[in-house]
Amino acid sequence: MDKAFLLRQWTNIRQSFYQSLEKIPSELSYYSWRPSPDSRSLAELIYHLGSAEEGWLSIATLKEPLWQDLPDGITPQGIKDYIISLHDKTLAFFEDLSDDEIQKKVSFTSSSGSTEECTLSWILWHLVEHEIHTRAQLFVYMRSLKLIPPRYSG
Ligand code: NI
Repeated sequence: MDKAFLLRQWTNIRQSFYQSLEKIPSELSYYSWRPSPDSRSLAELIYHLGSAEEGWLSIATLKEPLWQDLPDGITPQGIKDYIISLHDKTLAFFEDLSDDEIQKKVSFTSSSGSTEECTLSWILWHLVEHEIHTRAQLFVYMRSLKLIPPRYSG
C-alpha cells in the first residue's frame, strides 16, 4: 500500500468535507435534521466521522476505544473543532509510521463481540473508506436540506 498516496487522497476528501460544513447554516433546524427517526441527525453524522476515527486511532495505539456518541450541548463549531483536532492526531500518527511499522498487527473487538486482528495499514484504508462513505451521506443530507454540496473532485 502506498501510504503517502492514501494520506494525500484523504486530505482531498477531508477538504471537501470541510467545504461542505461551510455551506451548512449553524441553525439547530439543520443540525437536528435526520432522514428518518432511526437515522443519525446531521450533528450526529458529522460527529461520527470524528468518533469513528478516534475509536480506530485508539485501537491502532493499543488503547481501549470509546466509540463516543454526540455530547449533550455541543455546538456546530464544537463538532468541527473536534473532528479537526482529532484528524491532526490521526495524520501525525500515520505519517510517523515506517513501511515496516504500518504492517504491524493489532487486535480489536468486532461489533459481534469476537476478537479480530488487522494491520495498521488496514486501519488507514478503513478510515479513508469510512470517510468516503460518510461524505456521501453528508451530501445526501445536504441535498435533502436544499443545500448544494461542493463540486466533486477525486
Ligand atoms: Ni460509520
